[in-house]
Amino acid sequence: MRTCAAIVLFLLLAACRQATVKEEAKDEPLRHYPLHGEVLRLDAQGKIAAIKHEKIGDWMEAMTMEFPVKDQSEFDKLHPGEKINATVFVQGNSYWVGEIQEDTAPAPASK
Ligand SMILES: [Cu+2]
Repeated sequence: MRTCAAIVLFLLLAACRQATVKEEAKDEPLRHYPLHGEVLRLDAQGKIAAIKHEKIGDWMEAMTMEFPVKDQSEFDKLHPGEKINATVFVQGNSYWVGEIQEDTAPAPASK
């Protein structure tokens, strides 16, 4: 009986803490960074794009990773193999991509 009560208390505390973390994330300032990269794969169901991106400001080094795309019309602009210029929005622990434009400029290496 005592064990049971302890478990319930623990779960309540855990739930409470999670709510607090979410609350804090909401108050975090929204930051945005220019993103330049190449679309590798798309997950239409989850609206997630795997993008091989160049260094993103002071936020992230160059790498390949998955970005959520919040807006359906933004997601529809993406095609695997295309280079894009876009904006990464960062708020607390969450991030997403928007303001997507196809990068039609020729690669600098060709000149
Ligand atoms: Cu990254």
